[in-house]
Amino acid sequence: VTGGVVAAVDLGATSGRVMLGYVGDGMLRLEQVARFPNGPVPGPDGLHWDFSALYRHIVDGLTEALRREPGIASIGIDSWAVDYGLVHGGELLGEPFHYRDERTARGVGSVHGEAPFAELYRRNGLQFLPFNTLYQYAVEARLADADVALLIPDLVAFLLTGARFAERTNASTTGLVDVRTGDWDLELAARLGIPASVLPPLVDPGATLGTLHGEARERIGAPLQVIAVGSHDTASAVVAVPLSTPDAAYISCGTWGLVGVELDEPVVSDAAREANFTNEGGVDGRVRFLHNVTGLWLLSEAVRTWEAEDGATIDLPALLDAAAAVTGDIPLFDADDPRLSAPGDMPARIAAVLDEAGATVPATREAFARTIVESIAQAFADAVATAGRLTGRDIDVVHIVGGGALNRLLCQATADRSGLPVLAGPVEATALGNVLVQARAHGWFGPDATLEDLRRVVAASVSPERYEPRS
Ligand code: LFR
Repeated sequence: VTGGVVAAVDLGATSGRVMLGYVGDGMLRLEQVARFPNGPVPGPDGLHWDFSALYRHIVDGLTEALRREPGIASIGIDSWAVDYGLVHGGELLGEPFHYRDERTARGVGSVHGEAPFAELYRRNGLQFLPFNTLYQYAVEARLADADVALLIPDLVAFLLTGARFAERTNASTTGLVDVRTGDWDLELAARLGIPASVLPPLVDPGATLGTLHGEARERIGAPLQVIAVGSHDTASAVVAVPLSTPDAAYISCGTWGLVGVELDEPVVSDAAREANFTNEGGVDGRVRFLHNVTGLWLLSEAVRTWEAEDGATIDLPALLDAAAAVTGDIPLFDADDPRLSAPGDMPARIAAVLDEAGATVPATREAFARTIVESIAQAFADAVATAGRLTGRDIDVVHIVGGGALNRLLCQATADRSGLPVLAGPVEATALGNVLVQARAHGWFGPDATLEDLRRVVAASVSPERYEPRS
C-alpha cells in the first residue's frame, strides 16, 4: 500500500478543525470536515478554554469524517502548546486554564526563586514565556489532587482511547523535559514540588496511542487507532515547511509567529538565552530553534475591539487592502511588548505603547492596521536575523506557513524588512504535518522515510507564492 486516508484534529487558539488527509502517489490533499470557534472564556477564577465544547466538536467532526470516508486508517491530534487538563478518577477536574490568564505571573516568581532562569535555560532550553507549563503548575491549586496532568492533545487522546501519554514535542514546551535527553527532568520537578506521578510516560510522534473506546467508539462508530503526531501544532507545521535550501528560515504564522530554523542539536548559549530563543522538540528528534513573536493576535484582537464598537463584523481583506494603500510615515511598536499579550482593548493598548515611545498614534483604522502588520513584519525580520547570527547560518530564504501566508501585506513587508525572498504557503501546514506523520507511520512513504522525504511530498503538492524584497 502506498496511500490512504487519515483524519487530523487541529486545534488553534481561535478555531479548531477536523480534516481528512488523502495521501497517494507521493502527493497529499486535505479536505475540511468541520471547523469550530475557539477562544478564551473569562470565569470567576480567570481565563479558561471551553474544552467540553471543543471535545464535543471533535467527536462530531470525527463522526462526520468517518461517515464521509469509511476507510480512515487513523486519527492524529495537535493543538497549541503548554496548556493541560488535570484528570482524577478518569474525570477532568474543571475546564483547563488559558495560557493568557494572568495568574502565571505569580508562578514565575516562585519558580525562579527555586531555579533561576539561567539554570532553567541550561536544563530545558526554553525561551522565557510566562505561561510555560512549569509556571502554571506552580500556581495550580489542584495539582496534588490529580492522578495525571495531560496536555491538550494528550487529553483529547485520553478521552478518546483511555491511554495516558505525553507526546514528546508538546511535552518539550512544559519546561520539565531535559533538553539534552528528551526525558522528564524529575529532579527539577521534585524541586518545584511537582509530583512525578502527574507526568505520564513520554512517546514519540508515530507511536500508536490507543484505539477508540467507550462512548467515543460508539458515537464515532469504528475502533479507529489514534496515532501520536507532532502534537504541538508548531511541530506539525514545521514538518510541512517545504524548506527549499539548507539555510532557510521558517515562520509558522497564526495567532503567534514562530520564527526560526531547524537544528540537529540544541543551542543553549548565553547569547541564545539573552535573545530569548527556544529549543523545542521537533519530530524525529530535530530541534525547533525559534522565537515566539506576538503574531496576528495583535490584529485579530484589534479587529475584535473595532467590531464590538461597531456592533458589526469587519471585512478583514478589505481592511488590509486599505492598509496597504496607506502612504507616509508608518510608526512602529515592539510587537513583543508583554503588555499586548492579554485579551482586551488592543488599539488603546498599542496607542499607549506608541505614545510612550513618542510615536504618533495612527488616526484611522487602516493606518492602525498597517502599523500593526509592519510592526509584526519588523519583529519577524529581526528574529530571522537573530536566528542566523545565533546559529552561524547565512539565511537565504524565509518560508511563511499557516494562516499568515494569506496575508499579502505581511508577506511582502517581511520580505522588504528582512531583505530576503519570502515563500508563502502552505496555509494548512499544521494539518499537513499531522497527516504526514500518520501516513509515514502507516508505511505509505516506504519503510525509512525521513523528514526531508515528507517535505518533498509537501513541495510536490503545493506551490508557495514568492515575494521578492523591494528596497
Ligand atoms: C502556536 C503555539 C506556540 C506556543 C503558543 C502557546 O499555536 O502553539 O508554539 O508557544 O501557541 O501554546
